[in-house]
Amino acid sequence: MISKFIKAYLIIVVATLPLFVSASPKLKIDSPWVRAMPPGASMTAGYMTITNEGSEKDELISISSTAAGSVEIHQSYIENGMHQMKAVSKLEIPAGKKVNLSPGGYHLMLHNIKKDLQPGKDIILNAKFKKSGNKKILAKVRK
Ligand SMILES: [Cu+2]
Repeated sequence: MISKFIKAYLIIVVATLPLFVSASPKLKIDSPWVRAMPPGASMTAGYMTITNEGSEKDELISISSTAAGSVEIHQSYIENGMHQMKAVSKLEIPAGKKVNLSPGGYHLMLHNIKKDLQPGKDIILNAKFKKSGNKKILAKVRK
């Protein structure tokens, strides 16, 4: 027979369990790649799909790479029939949603490329998320 004390304890444990399984983002990164560039090129673009399987939103707040001097988060748009792009300070990854960084949309802009980006090679992207912290991403170089 369970004593009253243990019974009360168990009720408290069960009742507080949801507090420990608190809301949080859970990110999954698929198909990261950067566009291959001819030798001498100074910049290129990077793409990936970020899925948030968690119950809280997250934000991509910065990104860097050992293969580039700097990396910006860019948004493509069309203005007066011209393709334009601008840097954004962060990219929101809503809970339960998928955010595509793809040609013509959001993308990463790698400036001052430090080495030739030939197809088949990998480069490392260090992404920093507001809630999920740092994530190291291995991106394939593709045509
Ligand atoms: Cu761009």
